Amino acid sequence: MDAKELDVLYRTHVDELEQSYASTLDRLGWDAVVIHSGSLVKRSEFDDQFWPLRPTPAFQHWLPLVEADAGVVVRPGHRTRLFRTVSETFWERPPKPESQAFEDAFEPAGGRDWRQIRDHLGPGRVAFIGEQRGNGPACVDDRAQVNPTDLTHALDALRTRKTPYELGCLVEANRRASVGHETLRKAFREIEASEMDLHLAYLQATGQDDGETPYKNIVALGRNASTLHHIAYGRRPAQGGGSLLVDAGAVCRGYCADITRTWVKGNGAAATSFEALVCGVEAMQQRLCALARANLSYEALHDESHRHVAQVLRDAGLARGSTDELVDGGITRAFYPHGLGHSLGLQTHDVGCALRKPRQDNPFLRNTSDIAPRQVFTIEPGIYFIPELLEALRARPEGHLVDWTTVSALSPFGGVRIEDDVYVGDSGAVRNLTRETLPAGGGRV
Ligand SMILES: [Mn+2]
Repeated sequence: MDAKELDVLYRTHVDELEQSYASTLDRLGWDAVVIHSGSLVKRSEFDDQFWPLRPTPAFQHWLPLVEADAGVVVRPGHRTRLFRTVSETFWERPPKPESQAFEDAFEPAGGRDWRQIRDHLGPGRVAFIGEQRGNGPACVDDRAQVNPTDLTHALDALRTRKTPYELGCLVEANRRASVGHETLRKAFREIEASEMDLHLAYLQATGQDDGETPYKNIVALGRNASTLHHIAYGRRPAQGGGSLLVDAGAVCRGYCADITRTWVKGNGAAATSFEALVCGVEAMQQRLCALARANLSYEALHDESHRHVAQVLRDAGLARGSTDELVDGGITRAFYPHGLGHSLGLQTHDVGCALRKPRQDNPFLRNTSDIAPRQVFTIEPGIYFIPELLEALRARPEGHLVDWTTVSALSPFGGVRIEDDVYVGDSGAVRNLTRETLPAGGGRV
């Protein structure tokens, strides 16, 4: 889908959002809401530098503008207004948005500071959704309730149902990230590169600056893959064989792709065994994608993934025992401690599908919703050799179910994770957005 087609879909997106907001505000008894874009955050209290702005997701839902202390005023029955603070600084300018299509989608609400937003609020109950720092929010109307829980949760939930425009952005973000992943697969095959080299090659291939990526690239060679979020890039090139885990995304108009691939190269029995493990996880990930469908609870799919992990551990010679023994005894949780995935959209870990707490034995699960049409979420099982977790398991009676010789042989490869982004269609069936441009999840390079 090209930029023009996305611009056309954007107008329908704004119309749909106005309707959804109107019914949400009416249901919860609000007359108007101000959505704040966010304020700049200092890197440290001891100097004068700021982090790049990460706009609030509720603001980005309306438009892809990365400008501090801007606001959208939504008042059902009136045209939605866009308020942009006139910056007094001459040191920096905000980045130019990828598309200007938003410019005629709103009524401008000109002004220099937030006090002027009051003129557009009208009578009744007013809510403010945003951050409380900088010189914006403090000046909004005294009546305004800041981040009321009912409305915040309702708007979070609204973002989990993607419009055709949002789906188009997520497809494009996946296409962009695929280019980076394919570049790193080839680089890992052909040259002896360090984690830093690979990280920079990914930014180059995807045309992103480090601060623009949806999350810090995770680039891990060998043992480093056992650190789930390895971002302290090594400067020394990997030599000979080994493994590469890359968890990296791309953005289109604020919408995030989140993709993980694991590759192996080199000769020897250990590399061959690790390759078999990667292929086992790849097959399992595809089975889990096929099981996802509307009306199934995501947590049930997560529980199912533990039963699949038990089978992969047995096939790889890492553990023995029944599926129940391996799952109930905590063996699968020592090798696979994180959740199966999370909702995805304007936030890499979109909070709208995590409004319920997971069960106590799934502490890191970030999606506890029932799978529903128009959701986008990740499916990302993994198996890792994390020293702390495996040492703790070895000290427990259940430790005898693990083949510790195989664990030591495979530990230098760190671990494997394979992650795709999927969309639930109106029919309830799942469409894998990642595999459309990046068909292989991992294996030998
Ligand atoms: Mn993820």
